[in-house]
Amino acid sequence: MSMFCYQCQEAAKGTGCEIKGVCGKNEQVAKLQDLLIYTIKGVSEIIVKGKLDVKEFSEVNHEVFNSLFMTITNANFDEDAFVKEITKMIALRDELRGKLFVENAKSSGGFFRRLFGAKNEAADPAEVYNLHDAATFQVDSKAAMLQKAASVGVLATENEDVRSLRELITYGLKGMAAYAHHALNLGKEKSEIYAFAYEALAATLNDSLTAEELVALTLKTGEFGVATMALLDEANTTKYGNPEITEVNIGVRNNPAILVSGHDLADLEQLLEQTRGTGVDVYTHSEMLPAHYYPAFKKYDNFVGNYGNAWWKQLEEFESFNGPILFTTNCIVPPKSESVKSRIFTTGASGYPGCTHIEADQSGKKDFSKIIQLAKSLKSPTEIETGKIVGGFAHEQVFALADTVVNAVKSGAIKKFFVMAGCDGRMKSRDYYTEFAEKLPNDTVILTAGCAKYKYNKLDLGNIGGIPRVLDAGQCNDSYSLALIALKLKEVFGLDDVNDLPIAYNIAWYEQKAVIVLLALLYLGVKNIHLGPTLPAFLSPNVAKVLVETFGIAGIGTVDSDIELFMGK
Ligand code: SF4
Ligand code: SF3
Repeated sequence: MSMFCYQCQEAAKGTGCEIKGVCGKNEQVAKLQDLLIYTIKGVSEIIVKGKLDVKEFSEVNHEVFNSLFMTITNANFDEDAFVKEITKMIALRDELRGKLFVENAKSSGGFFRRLFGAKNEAADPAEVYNLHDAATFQVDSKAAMLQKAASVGVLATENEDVRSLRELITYGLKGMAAYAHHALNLGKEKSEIYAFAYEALAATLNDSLTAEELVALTLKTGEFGVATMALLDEANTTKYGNPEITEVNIGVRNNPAILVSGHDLADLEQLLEQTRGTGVDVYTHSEMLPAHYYPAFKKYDNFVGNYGNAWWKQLEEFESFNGPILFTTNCIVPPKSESVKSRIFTTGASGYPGCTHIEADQSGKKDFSKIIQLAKSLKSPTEIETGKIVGGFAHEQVFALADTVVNAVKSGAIKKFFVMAGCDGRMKSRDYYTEFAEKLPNDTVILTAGCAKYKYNKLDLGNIGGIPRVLDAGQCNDSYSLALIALKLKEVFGLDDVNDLPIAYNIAWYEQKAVIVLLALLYLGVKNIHLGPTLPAFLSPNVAKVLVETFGIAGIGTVDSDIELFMGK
């Protein structure tokens, strides 16, 4: 076994990728990711054991979250980017260790004297605090990093239940970090979120914690997941307004164009500003589609529509798009042709070897002129479909329709809502979700968010008294909107328990953002969530048992049997 990774739904053989990632991640990148995570666990331990105030360490906070984000499935395939990030994190970690010594000497000089006597001044904080190897190890080259990585990966934790819980927490934190990173790009952050992430990461190094304590920490991860999604929601809506019902064009115009993928709205805004009046159009791909729902982006005449589908269709869709593509985050599929590769640009936590990466300057500004220049020299997109799709049903828009929705439920016109948020993916088994949407009775409404929607957002499922049968709230983080809508309905119907609502949860997952969405829903008390197309490989039988017994989590069966089960409930 040259690597081991089981963090996403495509883990090889349903157990883990051992030679090369199904996602395209190679052994080196996998190992460097392991070492980066290990390093930031060490950073976390120093902060936690030293009781350092996270408010004083902005750079560390931002860089730790960037590191977590870089290791999300399909975000970054660039070995050099990981070597650079590990080097940076080790330097920041060692600075913190120095700080820890000074802080402690200041506050508990007496303790130092008693403990080390004359050696007081030279005392090594690693010994004083009994720091883990993650907080002290050194490497001086890429080769040394790869060698070190071999002993610090996922399988270094021998007990499979402890490993399962540690990874569940870590993957939740990765998703949380991604959302926090987008909020930060819009100027919003919360020190409590960083402090929790350090507490949780440090806990994954602590061999004395019991399984029960780790389960409690998992739920607490969900609590902070809710806080982070709320923060991002606030950041997005304060800056760009509340999403509103919007028809999005899926055809093309005859102008040169740039395709934007990923989740970062701040990057999109900068691109729209810079392409304004240049004759270059901008289209969204995959998770960037919901940007069209925000009022602030409607003023750009060159913001034309959405091109294509979910991330996994990109190989063919990027070919026919003809113009440059900007990745602001995951999900990247390794390009097969040089022609597509030469048109891919990355920014933020994303990266791909051989593709141009655009960095922000000190003030956060990104210069996209290279992409715009390239677009002007290339053909306009080839049309692959025509028509419109409708979305924009985030919390405020749905609250505005509350009377209509509540009346439809009271009159029996709507029997049940199905939350079908999450991710799409390339596995054939995911056709289940298209068939499920098609076969749902006509008196049901699908509430969706994330790229999972592409499995049914172009079907003609009709509407119920003017309410479309597929209500798209937005990106995966906008699952927060779906939770707010559920809580609002609970209030309107005067119920004590959110599980008494006529809402079923049939969620599709792929990567770690879906993990934080799931943990957030569990924290909010949602029970009986069905998760597919397969349960995570990182859940050991015992941990899966706890989730089944405590929260009623289940997998999926056949479309017909599941619809019967859900409708019968
Ligand atoms: Fe395999 Fe998924 Fe890990 Fe990629 S991210 S190596 S596909 S488990
Ligand atoms: Fe999709 Fe990658 Fe998860 Fe944001 S873009 S939901 S898979």
